[in-house]
Amino acid sequence: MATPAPTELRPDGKLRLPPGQHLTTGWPVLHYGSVPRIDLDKWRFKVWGLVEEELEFTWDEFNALGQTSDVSDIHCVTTWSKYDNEWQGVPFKALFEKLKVKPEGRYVMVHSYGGYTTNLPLVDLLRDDVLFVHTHNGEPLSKDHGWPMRLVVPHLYFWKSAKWVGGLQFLSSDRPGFWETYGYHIYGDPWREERYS
Ligand SMILES: Nc1nc2c(c(=O)[nH]1)N[C@H]1C(S)=C(S)[C@@H](COP(=O)(O)O)O[C@H]1N2
Ligand SMILES: [Mo]
Repeated sequence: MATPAPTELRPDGKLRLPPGQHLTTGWPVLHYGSVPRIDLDKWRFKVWGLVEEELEFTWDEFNALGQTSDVSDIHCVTTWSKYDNEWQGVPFKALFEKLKVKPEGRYVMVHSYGGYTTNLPLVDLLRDDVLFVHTHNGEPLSKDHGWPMRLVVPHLYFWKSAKWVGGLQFLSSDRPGFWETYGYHIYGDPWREERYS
């Protein structure tokens, strides 16, 4: 693969490589704490907070919501970016269609097995490239990278892409998640270099 020019533009006119980032071909493993032990039979995806009805999905039920694939770039706040990741999994929108979110539930706290959390505005999850993924470049996710399921939010720094995801909590206001509490930016747009606050 030829080295992409640093001036390459995306279809939306933004630089493909956000400021302060460099490309890597490997895939670093970064997380706080240890990899949670998960049993697929006991795995559940829970939805609570500002919803008309709290929901719980088994592994099979969650995957039956719909399957798609998408290719996107990763931008980690520690300055590495990784292009052309092919992800397969459940689109956020497919889940969202099954939920009855109250009008005031405009923010989301993503919860992971192991206790990690990260916050996002709901509108940021409603993009077509936001997926709950189980497969990367044709291979099942490794435990280190979030098996069995992780979130992928390509337009924000990668700490928003929670590994070992297990649920969503709908909120009326934005609250900091794990890294956001420790000084990471509340939103995390790589093109505005919203790294730390
Ligand atoms: N559950 C969980 N998800 C997480 C983290 C974590 O500590 N726990 N770290 C985040 C951070 S800071 C980064 S950079 C990416 C790293 O994902 P990777 O190890 O697959 O590269 O996962 C994000 N998702
Ligand atoms: Mo990170």
